[in-house]
Amino acid sequence: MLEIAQVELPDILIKKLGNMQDVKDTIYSKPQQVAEFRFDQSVAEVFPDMIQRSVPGYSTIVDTIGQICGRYAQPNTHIYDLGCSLGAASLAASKYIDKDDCHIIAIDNSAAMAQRCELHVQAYKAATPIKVICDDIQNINIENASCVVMNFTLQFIPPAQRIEIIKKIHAGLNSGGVLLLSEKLSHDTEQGNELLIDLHHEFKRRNGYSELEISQKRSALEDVMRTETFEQHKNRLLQVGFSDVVRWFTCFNFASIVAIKG
Ligand code: GEK
Repeated sequence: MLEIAQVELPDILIKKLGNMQDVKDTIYSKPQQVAEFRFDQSVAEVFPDMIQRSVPGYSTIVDTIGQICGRYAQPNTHIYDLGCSLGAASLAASKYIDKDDCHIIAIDNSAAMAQRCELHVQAYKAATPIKVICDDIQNINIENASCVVMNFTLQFIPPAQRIEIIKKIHAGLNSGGVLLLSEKLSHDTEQGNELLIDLHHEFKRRNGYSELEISQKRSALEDVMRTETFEQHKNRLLQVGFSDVVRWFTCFNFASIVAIKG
């Protein structure tokens, strides 16, 4: 395993970030030569607004992930939040976990995200400690885990590499542990898929995104975010050895799953 360093914030950044309020996402509001989507500084700055207006049920999903972590966390274990962004799921987990000696490890390979996440964590002063690490989840060892959260992260990993990550998570989970996986899905018929995409776009329109914003964001994500069907996710989870795959949330083409290691 690579030597990984916990994120540290220079004073000047703490001051700068501390003065900033949540900023509205206007990244794709002007016509532009659309580049591949990246989780850079400009995205990190507007992320809470972006994800809230783009993912149906995001607040419910995050809070329920916290509750499920509260149920499944075992004393003296690790809870991993892979692709943590600003740490929403880690903070929810820390709110609900009441077992002794649990440690939450939040990982993101975007430096902009990890630094802001560290700031959120410091401001929140969680009861269950949260350590923020800036690294690729493919470099991270998963060990002595009772819960692993992947809240809309696996979709950004190239499909051929997903099985190795899921295997690593399964191997690092203790018996009775869970993987909490949320993903944007594709549907296995063209008609059904188009319906779900349309309903999602309508959700975004109703949240104030213009046609231009919706179509430019869609182009930016085209090669970066590869969706799979629920059956593909379920089959992979069962193939690596999870004993039960429970889909607890669905809205349009978004779903959240608990995979239980028996
Ligand atoms: C939330 N979970 O708010 N290694 C580490 N991080 C990665 C990798 C990787 N290989 N690939 C992508 N990321 C969060 C929301 S967002 C989902 C997750 C979205 C990170 C990436 O930098 C970004 O912060 C996050 O995964 C995906 O509960 O924006 O749709």
